[in-house]
Amino acid sequence: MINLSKPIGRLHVITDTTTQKRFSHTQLAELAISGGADTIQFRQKNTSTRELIETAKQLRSICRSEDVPLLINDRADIAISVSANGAHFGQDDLPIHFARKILTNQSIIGASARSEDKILQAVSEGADYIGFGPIFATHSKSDAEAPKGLKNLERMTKLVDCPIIAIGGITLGRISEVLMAGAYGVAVISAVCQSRDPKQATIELMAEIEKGVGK
Ligand code: TZP
Ligand code: MG
Repeated sequence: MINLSKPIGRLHVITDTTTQKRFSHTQLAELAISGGADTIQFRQKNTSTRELIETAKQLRSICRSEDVPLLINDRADIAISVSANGAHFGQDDLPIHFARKILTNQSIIGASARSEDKILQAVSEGADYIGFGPIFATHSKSDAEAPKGLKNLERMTKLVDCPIIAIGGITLGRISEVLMAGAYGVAVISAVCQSRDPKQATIELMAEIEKGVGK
């Protein structure tokens, strides 16, 4: 049984401006929120800290006005600077126990973990949710590992009480099987950012998630 003390979203839309150039981070956040996304994650590699701060500030104001949590990928300093709701860390980023030391107790801390050991470790260090994947093949992450598949996802969801957010190649047609495997929610890039109509894509993804979790 998953026990939540923080607002962990079911549909994390990761804003991305490398796999597409039509929309900015802020446009994507606005479209995704208007379509019902309940978490926005700002993810931008290889950019100056000043530039990241500027975009993060704008995203913070968009998310705050709609009461949607904003998470910052990789960067606790930026999350703190703009008073984001939390941050998401990969295996090469700030270890979760350090993140827990510097972010507030209310902050949402997400951890990417790709094995049982790493999941157990992240949870014991204080992660509020685990990002597990890639579940399916993805073109949105250049260094993505081989797909883990639904069987592994199911195994991981049985391992911990912590919500597991499935990521990697998640499309509308795959939501129901991912939720059936025990995922608490999903994180997507291309299903929203590369969609012709990101707002409509988000509406459809959220409707499918609500159907899957029996809302
Ligand atoms: N981490 C694991 S897979 C992935 C990340 C950031 C990319 C997800 O993108 P998409 O387009 O939803 O497969
Ligand atoms: Mg990272």
